[in-house]
Amino acid sequence: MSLPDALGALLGDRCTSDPSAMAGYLEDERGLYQGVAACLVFPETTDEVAAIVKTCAEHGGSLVPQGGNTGYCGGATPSGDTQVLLNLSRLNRVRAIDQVGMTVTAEAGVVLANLHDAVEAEDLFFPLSMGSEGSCQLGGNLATNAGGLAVLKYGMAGELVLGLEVVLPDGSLLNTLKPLRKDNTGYHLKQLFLGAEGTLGIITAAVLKLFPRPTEFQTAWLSVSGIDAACQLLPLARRASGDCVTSFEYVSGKSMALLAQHVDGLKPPLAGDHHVLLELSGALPPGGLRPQLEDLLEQALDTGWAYDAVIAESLDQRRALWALRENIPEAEKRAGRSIKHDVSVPIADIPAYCEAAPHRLAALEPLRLSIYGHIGDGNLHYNVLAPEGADPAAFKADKGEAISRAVHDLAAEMGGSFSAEHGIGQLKTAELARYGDPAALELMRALKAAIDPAGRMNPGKLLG
Ligand code: FAD
Ligand code: 2HG
Ligand code: ZN
Repeated sequence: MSLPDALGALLGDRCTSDPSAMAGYLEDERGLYQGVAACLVFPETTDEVAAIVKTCAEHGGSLVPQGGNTGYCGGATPSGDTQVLLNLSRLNRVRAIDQVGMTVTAEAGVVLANLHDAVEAEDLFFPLSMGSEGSCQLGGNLATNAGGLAVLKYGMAGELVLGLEVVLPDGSLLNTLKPLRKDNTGYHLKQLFLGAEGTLGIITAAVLKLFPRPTEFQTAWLSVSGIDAACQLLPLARRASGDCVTSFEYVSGKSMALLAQHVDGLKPPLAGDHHVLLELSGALPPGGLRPQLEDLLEQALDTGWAYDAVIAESLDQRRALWALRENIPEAEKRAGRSIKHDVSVPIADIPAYCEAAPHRLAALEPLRLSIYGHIGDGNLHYNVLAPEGADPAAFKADKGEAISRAVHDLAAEMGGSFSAEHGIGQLKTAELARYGDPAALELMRALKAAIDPAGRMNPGKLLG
């Protein structure tokens, strides 16, 4: 019996090798990769995932886990006719919410926005948040150790995890699914799977930390004098708000111009070349944070770091400000796609990075920059587009490699990272080999060989 037939016997119509049914799952979010797979399967339970993994091993096949398929590095795109694309969207139950310990136990296929809704219905809060939250899934978030819009306050996805349930490459189950805040009993094995991008096992469920649902959000859009001023503002805002800054996002005037040009109805509330979207939040008595916000905006204006500011006066206005920031990737897509970068450096070095980078790119002009990101985390999306009117594909073919080399080399020279939050997938394996610490790479290969000796889990991803 062939591998698809064996999986069909196990799953019925939740296994398909029909090209038209598979097509939508085989292309990655950015349209960089067109995948190939033996079949596509939709398990509904952890036991089914384990049975699929065992069946695959018996037939010499390999597995590519897939969540919402919103990843930026082609990690969820299969690349061979012995590979099984294992989509987790039907493994999507919220198993338990603990009001006392403030935890949730949820399965890998829960869409992030649905997880938000489920815990908010219980007056609790799960803070991981990003533009793709209507599609991305918990398992994908954990497998990529996703970042997003509230890392400054709450940490990356992995920092929100207390326990994991993982199907290992031999089909056995690793169960650390305990809602324990403290458990120092040997190696912290769950860490291995957070950011492993499906190369060591399939995450089927997790226990996550929850927080009291914020009762107040104070959101402001500031036009600032430069990125250095934006960085100066961060510690001011943290101190003046009693450390209630949840998000601190930078948006360049060029990214705002792209947005205004390509996405109808979205216009920046303030003119200027540099903007900050700042949000304070907390579970406080009503109105508690407004005086702090006003005080810090006054200081920002007095110092000259900010020229002007607007405060969201309603939930709709808050949503409108966030829509400006969250639609920049869409604007870049409509502008003809960009050469994307996801660099990080120490926060204090962001101004030096932004000062030096255009010099590194000077020989590659003409080009357009779209710079924005999570500067509260030292993370910039230093994206580059073809000049207006030029063909984006030809521009990328001609200059893409040299542009990324310049952007990544500078980050590396400054002690930073070429992939702050989007991971490696298949897109950045060569970058990892180039910039990774040799001892770290050797240890990663040793771990991969120990846990997945037959190389069945997401072949070709992360370590290449
Ligand atoms: P997928 O794309 O399906 O998979 C990603 C990787 O995880 C693959 O290697 C896959 O094999 C593996 N995987 C998936 N599920 C599992 C599982 N259960 N077990 C083991 N491995 C698994 N990312 C950020 O970090 N911050 C952002 O702010 C952000 N904003 C975005 C905005 C937009 C508009 C878009 C389109 C993407 C954005 N992303 C962002 C990228 C992406 O949404 C995240 O990487 C997200 O975590 C991927 O989740 P997913 O469910 O779509 O995973
Ligand atoms: C964001 O911060 C995402 O909006 C996407 O990480 C970044 O599209 C990008 O370059
Ligand atoms: Zn981002």
